[in-house]
Order: sequence, then C-alpha cells, then structure tokens
Amino acid sequence: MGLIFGKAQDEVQVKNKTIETATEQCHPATVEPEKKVTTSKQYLNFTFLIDPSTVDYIRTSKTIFILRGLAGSGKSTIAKEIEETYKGAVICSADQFFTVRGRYMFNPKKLREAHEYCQEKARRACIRNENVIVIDNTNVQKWPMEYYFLLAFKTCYTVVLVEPQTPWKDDPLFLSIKNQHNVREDTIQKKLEQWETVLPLYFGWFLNESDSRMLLLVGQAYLEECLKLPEFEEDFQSFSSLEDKSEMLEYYTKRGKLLHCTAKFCKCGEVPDALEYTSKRDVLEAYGKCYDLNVVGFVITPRTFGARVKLNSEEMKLWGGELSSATSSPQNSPRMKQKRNADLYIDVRDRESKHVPNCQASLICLPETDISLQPTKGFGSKAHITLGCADGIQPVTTGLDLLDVIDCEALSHEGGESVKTFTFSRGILRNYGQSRWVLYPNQKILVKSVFTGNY
Ligand code: 2AM
Repeated sequence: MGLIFGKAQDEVQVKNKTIETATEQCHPATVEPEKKVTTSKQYLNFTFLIDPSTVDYIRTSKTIFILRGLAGSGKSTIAKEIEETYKGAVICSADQFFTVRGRYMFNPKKLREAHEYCQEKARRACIRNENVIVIDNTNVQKWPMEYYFLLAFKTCYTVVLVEPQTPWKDDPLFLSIKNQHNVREDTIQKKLEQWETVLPLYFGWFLNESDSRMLLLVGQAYLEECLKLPEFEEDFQSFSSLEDKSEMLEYYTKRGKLLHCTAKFCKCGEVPDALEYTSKRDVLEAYGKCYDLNVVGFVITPRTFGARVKLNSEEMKLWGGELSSATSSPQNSPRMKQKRNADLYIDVRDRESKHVPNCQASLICLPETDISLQPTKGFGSKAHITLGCADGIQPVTTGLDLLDVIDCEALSHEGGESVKTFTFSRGILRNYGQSRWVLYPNQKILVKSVFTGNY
C-alpha cells in the first residue's frame, strides 16, 4: 500500500508540479488565457464565466451546469457562453431534439422522448468523463432535475444550478415576446406559477474526483504513520476491535466518492434560515466559484476521521455553521466492524491504480515549519472534510468530534490537563483522552474546490 511519504507522496509531488505549472498558466499577467474573459456581456457575469482561476479549475474538473429559466429568459445565451468558455462542453437540451435540419418543430406528444434524449446524452457524456456538461432545459420544478442530480452523484460530478439574471426573466409579457418558440404569455404565466425554489441538502466547498481520491490517500498515509506509534496502535486496536493494520486502515468508510467541506446544512430548505442564507449577497456571488481549502490537521476518534480546514477570510463569509463549540454530541457509538458496504466504499488500492481521465488533482503539500496546536478556534472552526466514519456513524458526527477536541485544545492551552504529545517526523500527534487523537502535520495541505450545493 502506498504512503504519502512513499509512493503516494511521489504522486502528490508530481501533482505539485502539474499544479504549479497550471497555476502559472492561469495567471492573467503571465499568459494569454485560452479565452479572454470579459465582463462586457450583459447579464453574463457569472463567476464560472469571468473568474480566471475558476474557469481554469472547471476546465480540468467534472461539472454539470443545470440551467433553469422560462422560455426567452436567456438560458441558451448562457449555454452558448459556457460552450465558448469551455471548448468541448456537451450541451443537452430538449430543443435540440425538436430541431430538425435547423428548423424547430415542437411536438408536445414527443416531450417525454425529448427529455429521454437529453438524459441519455448527458449520461453518455458523464461516462466519457467530459469536463463540462450543460443541461439547457426550463427545469421549472425540481423533479426533472432529479435524474441529473443522481447521475452527478453516481459519476462524481459537481452540480451548479444556473438561473439567467436578465431583468425580464419573471415577466410573462416580455418573455412571450423574447422567446423564439412562440410560447404564449398565458402559458408562460402558468409556468411561472409552478416555479419551485430548489435548495440543496447543504452548501459547501466540493473537491473534484481526483482531489477527493488524493486527499483520502493523504489521510490514509497519515493514519498509517500514526499506527506506527505503539500507543496509538494499541488504542486504535482497543476501540476498533481490530488486530490487523490493513483492516484498521479500512475502519473508516466513506459514503459517496466526492469529498466536501460543508458551509451550511440546509436540508433542502427545511432548516429555518436556509433561504435567508441562500439569498445572502456573499453566497450568491460565491456560488460556482473556485476556492483553495487549507487542511491543517486530522482528527481521529472511535467514530470519525476528519480533515480539519482553516477557512480564510473570504471563505469565512460563507460559513453558515454553528458559532463555536458543540452544545451536544450524539451519543451513538460505532457498531463494531461489520460487513462493509462494498458499493459505497472506495478501496485504497483502487484509488492508487485508477486515474480519472480528464480530471486533474490540484492538491499540494508544502512544508510547514510552524505547527500550531490550536490551528482553528472560534467562528468557522468546525470546518472540516469527513474522510470516513465508523460503521453506523453519520458524517455529521465528524464536526461534533472536531468541536470536542477544540474544547480540549483550549483547556490544555489554558494550562489545564496535560496532554500526551508525540513528536514524529511528519508532525505532532496528541491524545486528548477517550481515544480522541489529533494530528498536526508539518505540511501545509492546499486543495482546490468549488462552492456550490449538494442537491
Ligand atoms: P459533514 O459535513 O460533517 O460531512 C449530509 O448529511 C451531509 O451534511 C454530511 O456530509 C454532513 O456532515 C453534513 N451536515 C452538516 N450539518 C448537518 C446536520 N446538522 N445534520 C446532518 N448532516 C449535516
């Protein structure tokens, strides 16, 4: 099995080079971008069209843009602009199905067939790992988008919903004049009444598939390093009831394949302030934008394995989680190792051997000489990426475990209980009791992500 300090380390270093080069290339002052990014086009100043580092990142990731809007609202203009920006983007629309030899021939009886055509086109594009896929349909309600949400989940794509910003997007009369398919004003009015606000399960920063694999590898490598310490191994053995090291490395399992750092849990709108959060200017402006996440530690407990994230000031504006420390911890304890769900688990060997075509990892590890034993505290300190949970444990527990150790850190900092501290070549490992361990690495780990929703 590879290690971050062995084979995987090499892999990360190789990626470092790629990323350094990629970053240099996307610097506007040094190199002419593939497409000149401009804000002059009206109503098209979406971050994924105008922000050079976002454009650069999306070009080498896997993204499905789902457009939403009534006929005449400007969806297809956005689709064209996406196609211009991202050469080779696959556009899927029902309109294509109804366009025969350049002529639009709508047949309401064939609507279902048109949508099936769209779904199949998108599915094939996902299987080919195309970088950018655009669903250019009205998507007035949530249900027609469900197929694409599931497709994105299964094939490790990030979803970005896009609504035109044209001032007439909600004006039936104007839309009836603007739209190219002679849709009448009363029909548009009806559609407007059916319009559904779609909120995600959560907003957050999402890693692409290659970076998700890479960060899991890095986490595994650190865990493997910790297991070399007899005190850690003994404790891990006792809470996991496992003897074999390779089984211990598989103790935490991950649901889904893409990693993320939750910014705001919305429960699709059920959380009372979800809509308020969604309407915040900072959130609207950040949606679909690329951010660097800084991983500053790993928290290892009998329930969870998490990467701790230090948010920068820009990211902090998007933080919609709890203010500070945990007020309650779920009392559930892990069920001892049972049969793993093979479908959901990402095998380490699988990760090492399988490269994701078209999808570039951005993760870099830089030397960090100044190790902080309190890397995050206060607002936003709960930010984390769940790397895995023990069987029967919900991912939400990772954040609670992190808050718990932050309290322990504060106590030890104030001169309270003494904490067992182990220094090893890769950083500092501390035991806060009750099998709560924190690893403070001597590497600064940076990884790119896109701020969007999980739908
Ligand atoms: P995570 O961010 O700690 O991984 C779906 O449940 C996702 O939403 C999980 O990844 C989960 O945890 C995150 N999440 C954040 N807050 C949550 C909450 N209060 N309840 C459930 N899940 C939550």
